[in-house]
Amino acid sequence: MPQNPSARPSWETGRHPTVLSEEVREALGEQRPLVALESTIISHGLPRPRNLDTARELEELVRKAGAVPATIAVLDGRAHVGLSADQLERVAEDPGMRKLGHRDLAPALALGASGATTVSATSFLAARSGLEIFATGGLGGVHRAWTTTQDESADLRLLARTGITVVCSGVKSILDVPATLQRLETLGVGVLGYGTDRFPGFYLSSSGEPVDWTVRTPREVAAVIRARRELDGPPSALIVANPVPEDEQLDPALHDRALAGALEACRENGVTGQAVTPFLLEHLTRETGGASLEANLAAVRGNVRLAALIAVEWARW
Ligand code: PSU
Ligand code: MN
Repeated sequence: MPQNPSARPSWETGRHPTVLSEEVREALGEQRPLVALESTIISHGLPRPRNLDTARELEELVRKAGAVPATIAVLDGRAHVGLSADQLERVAEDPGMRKLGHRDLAPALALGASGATTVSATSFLAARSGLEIFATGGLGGVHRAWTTTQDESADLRLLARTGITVVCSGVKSILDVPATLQRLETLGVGVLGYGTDRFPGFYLSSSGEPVDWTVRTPREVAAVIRARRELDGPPSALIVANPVPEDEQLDPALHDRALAGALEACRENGVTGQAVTPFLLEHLTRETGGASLEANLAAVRGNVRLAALIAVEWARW
């Protein structure tokens, strides 16, 4: 069993395994705008020390827009919604942080483990805690090697069953984007292009694939959320696909070149499972001389800003 006494499982301590920070609890009680933020991008998606700076910056962006940030992570067997400054630092710096998808939550809580939450685990915990808006970089999806590996991110199936609005720059371009869009359609996940009729390409402003619906203001997004509530259909996510500004995107030719190399390296090194996405992101950062990292950060910042504006608008309805 874990050494840390606070890491004892909930049936021994009698404490609930999900902890809302005081700030988050108050904001929920007063129906103030909240934005959920994931932690895998911090612990596994960005290099140190930029990751901690980014984690702090993202929370600050939410506050500046008038909403409350709720970064989500599992620490010593408890799922935290809203982190203190020390906890945020731990997520960014503790090399022992695991990567937790939705299916990993129960064992992590039961065994007193610590880990960062992916889109699937974050969406689940956010929705269960009553949060409605979530911002990230790019969703997981169908990997290009799907026909041999059957690697499809657990993000997709969880989003198909969870009522939450996710602001992102589409899905990571390391994926098979058309196949992922097809899966989202099959799974009944709503997709809105924000200010665009093209699905964004994560590092790139456009993946070249069309989207069926375009919205142009936070108010229009709030109206869609409202209509979904009125329809009262089975729970599913709404994706607000927000492109990285063109002047901050990765050069498309460099992107294609570096990606081909990254995919090849992944195959050659026999990287599989949860390690695939962090491997590809890191390889791209190296191969593009850091340019992919800048595009990634620009995308995430834009998404967090937009999510906060949507949350502020939604809190007025
Ligand atoms: N977006 C980013 N960087 C990331 C991720 C998203 O800009 O690192 C993470 C998210 O947590 C997402 C995960 O859920 O990558 C997908 O991993 P996988 O393909 O193993 O499901
Ligand atoms: Mn995977």
